[in-house]
Amino acid sequence: MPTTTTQIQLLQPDDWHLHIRDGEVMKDVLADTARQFARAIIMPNLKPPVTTVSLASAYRARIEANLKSLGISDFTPLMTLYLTDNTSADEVRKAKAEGIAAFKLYPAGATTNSDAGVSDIKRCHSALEAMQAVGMPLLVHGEVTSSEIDIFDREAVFIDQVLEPLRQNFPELKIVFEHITTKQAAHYVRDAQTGGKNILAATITPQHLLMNRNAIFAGGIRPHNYCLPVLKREEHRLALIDVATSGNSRFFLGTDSAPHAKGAKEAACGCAGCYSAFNALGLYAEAFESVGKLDKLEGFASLFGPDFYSLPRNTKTVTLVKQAQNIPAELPLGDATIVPLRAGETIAWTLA
Ligand code: OTD
Ligand code: ZN
Ligand code: ZN
Repeated sequence: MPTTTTQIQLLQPDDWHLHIRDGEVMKDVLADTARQFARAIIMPNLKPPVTTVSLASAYRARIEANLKSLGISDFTPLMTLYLTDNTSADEVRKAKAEGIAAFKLYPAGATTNSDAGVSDIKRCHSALEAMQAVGMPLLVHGEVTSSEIDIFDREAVFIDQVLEPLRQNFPELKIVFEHITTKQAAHYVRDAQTGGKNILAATITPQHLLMNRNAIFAGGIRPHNYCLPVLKREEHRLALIDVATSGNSRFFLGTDSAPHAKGAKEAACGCAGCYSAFNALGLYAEAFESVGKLDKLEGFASLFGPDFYSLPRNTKTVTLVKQAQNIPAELPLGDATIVPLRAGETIAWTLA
């Protein structure tokens, strides 16, 4: 009889792309992430955005205060700065000295709270030069924002118009193509020549591994499956599954868990973002199991991220068990509620 895996042990994973917001709601979402992950790259798209080292230090202090009030002592936030047209080379060098993990490039208007983003990457030349010089990674939201480009094509067009020229101009710059959603992005990152250097990578979310764009319209509009970049066709999902489960160290875990209160999602103009933090690891395990590649989960979730960021791998282990978990219909979020990904359904894998 064929044996089925019922339990897997991994070095503790990290989340290399996470939104935890600020204020009252932060501790609710932080607790979900800290249950599973040792570290997370904290996205800087607050209102106003985290554009300077001093704003990031203040944000880090608020995160640490929340961790303390939750009684969590084994979780490390990795801070990022929001790149703007005005980011100076000095701020980059200061960020490096202060232990900021990365800068984030949001093309202006690309996603939630990105209005202060970069209007034209040419304006960032001196900041990018400094990043390249000090080894500061640039994390990119890889979509063009021009309204004449179809929303389903914005990632592929970004590769040609922005990413490839950027890599030509800054061949030593460390770049993470965040939350990739297309076969063009998957193949671009897989096939790019980097002279053997570990300087190009991509993160992949659980929703883009598990769903295609039909999930936004299944029997009616499904606002909780709407995120940016938007879900794509099945052929793209399959390309993402293929690279994520291939053991290629350029691809690693980044949930892009992006909490919005239920009322802000279920609205005439609903916010973009999926809340996957509640059982993110279970979701990834399901995606890897679907193609018989659970043995490749540890590299993706726990090894390739720290290697890219030149950080030590975690030493503790976690165990996932194959035991159906009911996902609640709603979870508390400050004085409101949030609808997690897969609300009201079950997920096969759970953290022991
Ligand atoms: N995408 N929502 C958000 C961010 C991400 O592009 C992203 O990183 C958010 O709400 O902050 C989303 O759909
Ligand atoms: Zn993004
Ligand atoms: Zn994000």
